[in-house]
Amino acid sequence: MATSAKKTPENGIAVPFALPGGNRIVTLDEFIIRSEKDFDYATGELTGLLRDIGVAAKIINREVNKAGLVNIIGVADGSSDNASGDKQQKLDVYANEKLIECLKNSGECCAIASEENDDIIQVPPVNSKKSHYVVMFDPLDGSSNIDVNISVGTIFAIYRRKSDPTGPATVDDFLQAGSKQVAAGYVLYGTSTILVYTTGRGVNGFTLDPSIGEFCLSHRNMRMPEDGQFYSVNQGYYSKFDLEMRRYIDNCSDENYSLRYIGSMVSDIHRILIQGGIFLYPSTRKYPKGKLRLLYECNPLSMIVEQAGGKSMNTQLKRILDVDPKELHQRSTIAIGSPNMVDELKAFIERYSALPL
Ligand code: P6P
Repeated sequence: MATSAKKTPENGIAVPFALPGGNRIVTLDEFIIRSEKDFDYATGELTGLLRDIGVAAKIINREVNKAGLVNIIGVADGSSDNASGDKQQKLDVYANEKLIECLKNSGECCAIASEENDDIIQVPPVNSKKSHYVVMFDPLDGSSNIDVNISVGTIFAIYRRKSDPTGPATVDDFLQAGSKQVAAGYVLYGTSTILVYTTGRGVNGFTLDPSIGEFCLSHRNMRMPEDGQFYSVNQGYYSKFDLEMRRYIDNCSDENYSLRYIGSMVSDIHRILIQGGIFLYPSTRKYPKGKLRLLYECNPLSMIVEQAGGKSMNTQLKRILDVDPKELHQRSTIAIGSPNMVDELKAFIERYSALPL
């Protein structure tokens, strides 16, 4: 892919284009469109997809921000379960519907996969446009925190389809290794609402300014600290972790690292992206293959973290982005964050693991 992008001396990450000087507001839309000009093959579809997700995020944000005021908290009517077997929260269902609606309106993708839907969703062509992309997402990760007003997030991944563009999308369009992602990102609905994404040329964050209804560039070229003082794991499962994980967690305590665990992966990963640290979800008795979903949680967040200079592997020491998916909703263990901390965990696993790696 030829590009006119220049690499900055300090980090070697391609900086897509020179930004205007001073503190001029750069909106997400402007940034996406300007970035597109640096991709020779860009057809505007990817630009359209990212803008669709930005619109859906603003709509979801509006409802998340008033969740306590209107009757959309609590378990969805009929207390249906989603593909993960979790009770669907009403805001989960709402967020899922809005993302699907926004993506169907533009027709920039040919199919969708969601944590909330067992099967893929075909997107009919708009104006007989043949789309080359598929989108998958967790519409509202950490939604069990909604009722207690803790941050939740949307996670998304975009791939180029592999199937014949003249026919319907297939599940194989989604069963691609994370390294094939064209773009990945998340929206964190927290003390402020921030959209963070990458198209494989660095990571940038955009904070929603409610006064103008725009996501504005606030975190330019985000870089993961090489080390950190935080580890993020559900300590309640400690006694159920394998020996190597318990030894590493003991080491974190010996090193006087602070334990920070919000129970909302997007929140924990965002903190680590800014402050450094490591997030762990190893295998447990309840989730022997790990709890988190490979395709729409681990892969997109791993692309973001790697693009920012971090590392992400499963507890069998395989790079998450190299895992070949077999099922749409398959789970994975994960250890993700500052490169030196992930390397340190790797050493513990190699030293104490009883299982052949
Ligand atoms: P546990 C939320 O349900 C989630 O998928 C992630 O956002 C979060 O990191 C994890 O599960 C929390 O799981 O088992 O610690 O409650």
